[in-house]
Amino acid sequence: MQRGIPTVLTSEELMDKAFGRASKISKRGPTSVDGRRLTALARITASGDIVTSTLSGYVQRFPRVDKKDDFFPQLVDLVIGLDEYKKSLGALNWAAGRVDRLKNETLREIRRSKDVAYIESARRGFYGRMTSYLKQISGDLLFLQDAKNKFRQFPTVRPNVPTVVIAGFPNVGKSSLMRELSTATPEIAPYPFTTKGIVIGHIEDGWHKYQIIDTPGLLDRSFEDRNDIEKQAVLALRYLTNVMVFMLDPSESCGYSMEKQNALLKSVKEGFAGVDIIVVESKSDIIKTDSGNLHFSAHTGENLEELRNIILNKLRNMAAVGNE
Ligand SMILES: Nc1nc2c(ncn2[C@@H]2O[C@H](COP(=O)(O)OP(=O)(O)OP(=O)(O)O)[C@@H](O)[C@H]2O)c(=O)[nH]1
Ligand SMILES: [Mg+2]
Repeated sequence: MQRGIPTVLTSEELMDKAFGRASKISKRGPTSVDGRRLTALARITASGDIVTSTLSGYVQRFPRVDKKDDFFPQLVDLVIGLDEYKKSLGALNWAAGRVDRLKNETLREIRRSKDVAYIESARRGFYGRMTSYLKQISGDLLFLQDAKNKFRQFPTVRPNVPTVVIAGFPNVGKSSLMRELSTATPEIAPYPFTTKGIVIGHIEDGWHKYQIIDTPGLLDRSFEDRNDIEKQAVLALRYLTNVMVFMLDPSESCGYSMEKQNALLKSVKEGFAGVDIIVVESKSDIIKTDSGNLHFSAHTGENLEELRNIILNKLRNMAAVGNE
């Protein structure tokens, strides 16, 4: 989604580009007045078209964000600011429309004129007013160039592919399970709220490919321990998550007591209300409990196939319900 966003020129750079290109144009006509008129027409057309096509190109190539209650818009809102983002794109659209109209009006005036002084003043007037439109959107252009850089930190997840997210304290065995279930080596993609990135793998049932995601640093701490931005970052994930595997490590070799782990589970349940959460217990080669939760071991492979099938069944149902 962040591919193909162009570098956004500043208003000065855009003016230099437009006027620079225009100033190279020179036309001849049957008379000197005709030559002047043709040159003015061509320069106005060229500079106006460069500005409008550049601005409309930005508007088209920046990601569209319409509805707010989804993963991508939530991230845009958090990292970039949704209202400001929409406002800036709207301002570019506005300026492109204004410049295009001004261009057509000026061309019409000049075509009718035989007065060299009038032609020159109309052209200068066009340059001046176009410059003023561009100055009015200079803040929006800077904002969008900054947004372009921020889009680079967005993970390349596919929001419409059914997704299972793995949660649990550090060291409970999340990465080990990811490795066992993923069909290829999981990829680490940037995520604006954790230096560790999010880990994206795929899990397949022979027909379909689903996403399996580990979020180091995001779902391994209680909700209450987070600042507002982190809370929102976690909630953005909520939109991506169809199924969650919450992992408890009853051996406590991860360094967290079961009491702490259960408290985290409770907090995550609250944050992910409505999400189907599969609670599992890892490291069954060390210890098994009689809690009734599915236990498995990434080391011996105990119950790994069972867990894979439970996950796949749920994801398949999601795909059927969500018709995505
Ligand atoms: N005995 C045993 N150890 C395991 C098992 N799975 C993982 N471990 C060990 O537990 C430790 C943590 O495993 P990871 O898979 O890295 O845990 P994690 O939850 O991804 O940890 P973070 O990335 O730090 O959040 C490692 O030393 C693993 O070897 C298992 O099934 N049995
Ligand atoms: Mg890990």
